[in-house]
Amino acid sequence: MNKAVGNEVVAYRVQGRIARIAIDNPPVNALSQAVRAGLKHAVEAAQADSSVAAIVLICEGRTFFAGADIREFAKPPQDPRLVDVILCIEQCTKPVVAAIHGTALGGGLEVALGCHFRIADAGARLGLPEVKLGLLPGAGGTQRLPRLVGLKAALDMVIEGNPVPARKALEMGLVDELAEGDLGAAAQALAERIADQGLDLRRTSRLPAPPMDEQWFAEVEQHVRKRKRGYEAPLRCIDAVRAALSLPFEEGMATERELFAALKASPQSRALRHAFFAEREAGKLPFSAPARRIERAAVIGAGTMGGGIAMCFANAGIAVQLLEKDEERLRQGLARIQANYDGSARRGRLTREAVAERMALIHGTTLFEDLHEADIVIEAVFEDMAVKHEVFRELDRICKPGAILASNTSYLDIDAIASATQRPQDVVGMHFFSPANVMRLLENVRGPRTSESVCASVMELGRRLGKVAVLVGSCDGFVGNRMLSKRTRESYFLLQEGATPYQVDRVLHGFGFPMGPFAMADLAGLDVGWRNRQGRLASLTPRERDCDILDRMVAVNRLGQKTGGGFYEYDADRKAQPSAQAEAIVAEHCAQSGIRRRDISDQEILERCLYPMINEAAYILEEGVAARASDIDVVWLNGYGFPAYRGGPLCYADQIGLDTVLEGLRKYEAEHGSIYWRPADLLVRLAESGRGFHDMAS
Ligand code: 3H9
Repeated sequence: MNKAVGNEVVAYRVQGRIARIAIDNPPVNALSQAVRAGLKHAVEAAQADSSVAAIVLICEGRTFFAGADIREFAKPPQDPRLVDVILCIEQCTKPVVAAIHGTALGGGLEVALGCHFRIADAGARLGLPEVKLGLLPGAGGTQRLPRLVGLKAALDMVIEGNPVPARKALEMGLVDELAEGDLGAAAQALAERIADQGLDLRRTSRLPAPPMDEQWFAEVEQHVRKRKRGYEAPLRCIDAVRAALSLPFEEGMATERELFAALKASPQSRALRHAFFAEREAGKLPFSAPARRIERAAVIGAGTMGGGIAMCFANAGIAVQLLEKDEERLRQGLARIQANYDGSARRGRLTREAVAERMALIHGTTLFEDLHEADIVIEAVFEDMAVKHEVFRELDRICKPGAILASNTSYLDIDAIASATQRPQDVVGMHFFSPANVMRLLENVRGPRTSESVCASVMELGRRLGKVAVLVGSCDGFVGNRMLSKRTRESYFLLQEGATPYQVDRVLHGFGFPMGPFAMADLAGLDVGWRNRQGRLASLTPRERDCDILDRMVAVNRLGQKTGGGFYEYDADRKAQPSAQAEAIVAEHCAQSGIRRRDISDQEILERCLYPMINEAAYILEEGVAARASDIDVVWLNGYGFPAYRGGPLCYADQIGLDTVLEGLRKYEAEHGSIYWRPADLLVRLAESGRGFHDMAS
């Protein structure tokens, strides 16, 4: 080891004629300033050493470089720039071999593209995921990749951001060889061979760019505008790749740099970077407790929700029992699961063998006694406390000591459910979102008596199931539905005051939600919201009670998509049209309620739907129901379709300024009363001290 070359994260050693540059910057070898400086210095040393004939660039630990160090983006840039490090590698007159394992991502792949040869471990994956952070590859990726793998493959990797497995990378020409056995040894052997044979150095930047194909670009752009509505980065990715084809390399690099700098400073990229770290923070608990072993699971209720939860277990390779009241319901539930998997097989997402393996992990039963060996039981039965009590009393009787007893309730009090058992410490909420096998969010709900080890277990289980799990406290509706209820209230009040369902939906869709509240209600079924409302009539305010538009819709069997009409009319393909009947129902209600209807601006609709949610989130934080502002963002991003490029409701609030939000709350408080609009003390404090939700820890 040459101590004079390298630094604390870059080791430099010459073995025979080969210089080995090894980076060790845990956890993911991000290209921090120290890595960049050490790497450049090491390449320069190898260039200057006449005994060195070739260079191997390799990373220690679990992965090749996972990209630029995203945490540095918030700080002023520090030399050497990554582009210059890569140029130094590419211009080296001795062959440089990148030895890739784990994930070569973003700037990491760009480093590999600057090397003259690439060898990869068979399990490696290579990609340019910058677009997912609202960026584009900013160290030559958009200029070198098309020259190496062609326009279509490159554009796809840059716009979608999905990594390709090593074998595909080999087929595409992105890597030259797959390593057999030990990667370091294979890379060393390749470097020796290249040195022996005096192979030409292949500088990617010197390869000819593929020919321009304007028609292809136009098609892709049109497609991207539709599929990634509202996102800026994919369009700028197209611009950068277009520059690779239409400009000389150096000018293309300058275009890429400019586009990258603009995106890095954009609110969208800041929001998406926030979302990236927020998701990782959510998994960190404020205590350390051992997670219990979970090898056998059980789900109670084989309806849509229970079936979806059972599929989550089977997808993760965990055996699961599915319990139903009687054989017929069980048969229907299992058939629904089978049909769901068959659909995935038809679309090519699963092989027939995988379907059979997963179905073999799901065992139906109608006997509670069969659950006595389960490590965890999740009930997904009717949302009614009496029914829940009945189920949990049975579970308490049957389940082995230490089994976790979970409820999939979406709003009921976890402690009240736990009180049906002699083991409240083992009872927890696990709120899956529908369809449970698709939606990423898992809201784990800790009751006041739930033990830390049960919390740690359900968080760990969430990871195994491929979910983004967030631990929250117990209250009516927990984090997500509690905030949603405020938006729902205001959206109905807006109808009373003169807005149409279509205007409200258009505004929220325009903000970036996949659908507005009324289209959403039609999809879920208006009877679902109505039942919930009936259960709460006693706790509603007089205005909420009088605002009975939903009751009127249900009374005439307008239940949404399933009956062909709700707030919209639906044709056989479920295409929605405004509904004259729904408008008449709203108008009739308004005439009777005596509320004067007026024109309502889109801005008012947006504020009245979003500000009460933000305010409710502040109450949630004050009460400690959520531990971090970023956890609330994670819930809304992954469970409620909040546009990712806005970073979640609290990131959005911080971006527009809490003083703006507070001003809006006070204005609507004066118009509609404190009962709905009193600003939370926390929000007032933060706004008045010029801080945001995400400054709270500081
Ligand atoms: C880029 O490269 C721009 C260039 O084109 C141009 C520059 C000029 N930086 O996800 P995990 C942390 S943009 C800093 O839990 P896994 C992460 O926060 C970048 N930190 O592990 C976490 O920290 P903590 C393009 C990073 O095994 C820890 O590492 N690259 C970075 O499930 C473990 O992460 C990407 O977008 C980073 N780049 O997954 C790749 N990456 O322990 C982003 C991770 O304190 N990263 N951390 O919570 C990933 O996709 C995943 O982290 C990876 C590992 C697949 C690598």
